Amino acid sequence: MSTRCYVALGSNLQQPNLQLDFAIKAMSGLDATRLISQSSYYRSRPMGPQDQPDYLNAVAELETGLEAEALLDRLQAIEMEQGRERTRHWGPRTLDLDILLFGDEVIDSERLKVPHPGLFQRNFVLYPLHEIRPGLIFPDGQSLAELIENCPADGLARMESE
Ligand code: ROI
Repeated sequence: MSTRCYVALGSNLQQPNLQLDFAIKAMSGLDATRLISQSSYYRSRPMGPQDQPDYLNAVAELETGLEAEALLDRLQAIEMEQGRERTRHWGPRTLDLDILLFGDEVIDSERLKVPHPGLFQRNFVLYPLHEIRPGLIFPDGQSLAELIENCPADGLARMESE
């Protein structure tokens, strides 16, 4: 059985565009997993402390035969490969990979909360998601289109792909 899932990518250190390129490639190469689509990259102002560089954000759509926690393990391994450090809460980061949605599953474990709790308010997640899956409906029945209407794109800029 395979599951359609969505992963948020974020970086604001060490050449964020290369970090995102690396992450997309690494996720495409995961076992039992295939990249279905990816959004453009978006430059966004930092949420949290403002004394850090702007972020580059994107969303990837995957089809995977892995269980959610196994996918989480693989994503954390990719983050670690990129030398991810967490120096302070909501501080800058080399590479962040968050599972936003995993099929229609609702997960509330110690390690993993799906849908990702930050998803619904963050324009740097909602807009890239909307770019690749405008008709998306969340497990609780909310529509992405409706959330977008109430979420200003302030501070968000879609990058032209090369
Ligand atoms: N802010 C933006 N714009 N993009 C992110 O990916 C991001 N990630 C984070 C915090 C520190 C909350 N701020 C962010 O983890």
